[in-house]
Amino acid sequence: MLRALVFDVDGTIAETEGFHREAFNLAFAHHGVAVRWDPDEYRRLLRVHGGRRRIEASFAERGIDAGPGGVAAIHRTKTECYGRIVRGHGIPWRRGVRRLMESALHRGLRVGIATTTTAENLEPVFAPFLGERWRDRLGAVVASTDVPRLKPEPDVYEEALRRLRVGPLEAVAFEDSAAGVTAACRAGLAVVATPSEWLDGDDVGPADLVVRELDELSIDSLCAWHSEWRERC
Ligand code: XBP
Ligand code: MG
Repeated sequence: MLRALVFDVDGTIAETEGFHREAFNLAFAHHGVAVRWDPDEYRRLLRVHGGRRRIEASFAERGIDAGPGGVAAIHRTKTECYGRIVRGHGIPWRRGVRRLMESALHRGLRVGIATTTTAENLEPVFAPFLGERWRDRLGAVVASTDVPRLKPEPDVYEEALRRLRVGPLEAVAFEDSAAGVTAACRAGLAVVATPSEWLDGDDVGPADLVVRELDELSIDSLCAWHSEWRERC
């Protein structure tokens, strides 16, 4: 029986990566680093999950040594910039996400978050849509700092299941990236992929279902699909 929905954040709940890219570039400029990620380079770097690791990968490619603590300082600045950008813009959620989340909660299912973004980035994305007490409405909010390994490792999903107190066969994951789909599959959940603007070419083949937008699903059709998926396990 389906008891929980577990959502990825960036790219799945909202198209946030354009704002992340802007924040990274503002942080590089603030720290006097001669790096500016254009859309094509950022799209390629999105294969690296976790902003700090993404900076490290790019600096290694470019032969840049940020010095001890340099990358961490740049990433802290980036996170501050991202928060200001998102609060200024109010990022719209993707079609159908809020309706599916609210109808799941109304039906007594649990809803969790499993993301490799920094926890501070969640408030300005969630509060405008789920209210100031958005954390109280969710059964689990697992971010990059809560687990030792990021996607495509299954850690964030395993931790979300633990906090939700449900087994993997009782939950559906929603993801936009190949690494996220892999992470959720490795954790044993049923996986629905909704390819996003920045990762549209990503191989989400291992997902159990691929839809363009979540408004193609209702909580009833999702429960029915999950039952069929469960029987095939
Ligand atoms: C997406 C990520 C994050 C963001 C940037 O997370 O990989 O790294 O791109 O945020 P998900 P940070 O799709 O799992 O939500 O700079 O805070 O990492
Ligand atoms: Mg994502």
